[in-house]
Amino acid sequence: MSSFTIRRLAAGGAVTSLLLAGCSAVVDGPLTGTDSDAVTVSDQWVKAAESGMSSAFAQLSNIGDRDVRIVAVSSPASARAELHEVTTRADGTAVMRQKQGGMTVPANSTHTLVPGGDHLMLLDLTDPLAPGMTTTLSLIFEDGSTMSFDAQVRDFSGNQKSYDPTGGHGSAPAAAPMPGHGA
Ligand SMILES: [Cu+2]
Repeated sequence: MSSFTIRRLAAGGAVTSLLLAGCSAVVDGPLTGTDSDAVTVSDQWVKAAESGMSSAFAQLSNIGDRDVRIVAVSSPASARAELHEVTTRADGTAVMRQKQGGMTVPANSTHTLVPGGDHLMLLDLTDPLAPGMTTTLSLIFEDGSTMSFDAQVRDFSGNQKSYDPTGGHGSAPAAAPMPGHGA
C-alpha cells in the first residue's frame, strides 16, 4: 500500500483508530472512532445580534461508550469564539465566563447548551446576525477531531447576562452589565 493510500484511509475516523491500535501496545476500551464521530448535534441555533457578541445553543448527544470533551469552538461569524458557562457570583448576579477544561459530553448521554447555561460564545461578530440567516460553527474535540454544523439565527431576548472577562477569578474589577447581550 502506498503512503498516499494510507493517508487517505486515515482521514476516516474508524480507520484511524484501527491504524493507531495496530501501532500501540495500549488500547483503552473498545474502538469507537474519533471523538467527533461519537457526537451528534440537534436543535442548534444562534441568537440574533447586530454587532458585538452573540451565543449559540444546541443539544450535543454522545452516542459512544466513552466521555468526549470539546476543547474549543470557532465560527466564520466571529473573530473569536469561546466555550462558556454561567455561574452565580457571591452577590447573586449571574455571569458567564469561559468554561475551564472544556465541555464534557458524557458517554451515552446528552449535554444541552441553553440560555442561562453552557453555551458557545461568539465574540467580535464579523457581520450582523439577522433572524433567518444560517451560520456555521465548528467544535474541536480533545483528540483533535472536529465537527462543523450549520445553525439558524433566531430572535431571543431572555436571559441577559453580563460577561465576567476575568473568568470568575476575581482579580479584575467586576464585569459591567452589557445591554443587549445575553448568554
Ligand atoms: Cu458567553
